[in-house]
Amino acid sequence: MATKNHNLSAYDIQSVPNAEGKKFGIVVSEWNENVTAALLAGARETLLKHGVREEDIKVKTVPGSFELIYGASQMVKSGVDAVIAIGCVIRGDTPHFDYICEGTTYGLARLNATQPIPVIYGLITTNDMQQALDRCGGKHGNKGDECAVTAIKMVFF
Ligand code: DLZ
Repeated sequence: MATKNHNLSAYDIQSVPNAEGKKFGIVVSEWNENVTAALLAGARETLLKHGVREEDIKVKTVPGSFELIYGASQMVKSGVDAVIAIGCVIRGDTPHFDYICEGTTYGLARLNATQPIPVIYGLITTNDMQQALDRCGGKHGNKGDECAVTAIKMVFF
């Protein structure tokens, strides 16, 4: 969680191995595209910063966060070393938010536990758009950066 004292983009650069030669798949939801595009940009830039080659980053889009589960499960089979799933769900007036968040979180967690490569949870779930903007390059940093660092660390786990 991003708290007052935690910036999603802050990390110890020395703790992240050089990831040259490793391959990463990123699955991105089209819902709240202004947010997910910024998360994707953060993840991509951070992977490149740690030696990943441009051609070793594979990006595929899915319509909504709920489709991240299927998208990530397909990406797992594509020969990459880790998958990052990126989405943004913003609370509305109905319980739909809860079902999408729970379903997507459960689906990604199940993939992470059962597949031979790590599946990284890049789903932002917020009460409003401002909270999402705060977490995709705003005052709480960029969760895309955090996901990229996590993916690299898990590849070398
Ligand atoms: C339907 C829906 C709604 C209401 N809100 C969001 C959202 O805030 N973020 C998101 O990524 N997707 C949303 N969706 C779409 C669902 O994730 C999914 O694409 C549809 O229910 C079709 O399976």
